[in-house]
Amino acid sequence: MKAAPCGIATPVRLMVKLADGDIQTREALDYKGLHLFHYSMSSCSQKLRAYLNLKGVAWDSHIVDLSKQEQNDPWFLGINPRGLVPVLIDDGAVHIESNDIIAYLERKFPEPVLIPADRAAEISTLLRFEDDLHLDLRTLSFRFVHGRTGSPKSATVMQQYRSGGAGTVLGRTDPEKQRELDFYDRLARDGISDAAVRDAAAKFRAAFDDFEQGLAGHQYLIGPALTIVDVAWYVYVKRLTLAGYPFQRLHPRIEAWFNTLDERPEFHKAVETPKPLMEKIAATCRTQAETGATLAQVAGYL
Ligand SMILES: N[C@@H](CCC(=O)N[C@@H](CS)C(=O)NCC(=O)O)C(=O)O
Repeated sequence: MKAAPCGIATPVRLMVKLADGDIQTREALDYKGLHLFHYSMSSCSQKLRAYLNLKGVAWDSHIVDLSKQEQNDPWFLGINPRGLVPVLIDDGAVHIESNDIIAYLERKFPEPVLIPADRAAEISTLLRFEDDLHLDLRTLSFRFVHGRTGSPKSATVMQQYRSGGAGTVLGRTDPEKQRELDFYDRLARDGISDAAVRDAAAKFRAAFDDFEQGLAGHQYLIGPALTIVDVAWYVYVKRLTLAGYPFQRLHPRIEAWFNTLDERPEFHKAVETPKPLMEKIAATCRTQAETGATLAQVAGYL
């Protein structure tokens, strides 16, 4: 096991191609070709779209509108019992978990190489580390991008989520669904506290400090060539920039690395923010600045 940035050791996980009994929406089994279930502002979907853009692979699009909680509709829970996007269906085989989907696609579409064989184990650890930060990203995103302090899921949606879908992944009761339910129960109860913001922001700062050092010696995050690690963290930097994370001041090399990637359509097209949402984000930023409650202020990045 190798240590990820910040010294966090993470185990390698199973690939997640769903078992037949996990899938209740049976029509999905008849889909031919590559189908992606995704959403514009889902960071994991953004990572997968950027990856597919870089590979030049075509796919059929199915939007799951997270702002309407469509991910918790029985139909979608019948496809992904976790109620999360992205999902890839390849000729009726249902794949969940963005990093597992990418590992699967890398074998199917090896060019251009984004997971070099000689660094595959290290990259797997780094992707696990990135995935482990996902709920921290969600915490910062909810509060500083969407200006939300409570849960977006009503009691009815939560009940639908709790009772919907097979509740299993690979035939076994799924602990990840319970983790999601716990996240939203906690959010409904406690909201997003300043302490939760500081905790999440500190994890990102430590990771960015490590990457900043690495970028002094090479062009991309883990070496001289672009890899999936760049794609994954490009998306995180994009989201945290929207949240007001002060990259320019704290991590100037990351800011420059991001700007270089962002010039490429394969990247920026994957993370486009719809205009009405941009206006809403700007208004949230203004209000938070007026009340001294920006991400930088709450996290103590002053
Ligand atoms: N580990 C999962 C995380 C997926 C995930 O959390 N997706 C988010 C969007 S980025 C989602 O669907 N959220 C729906 C919700 O929170 O209800 C992956 O990498 O695919």
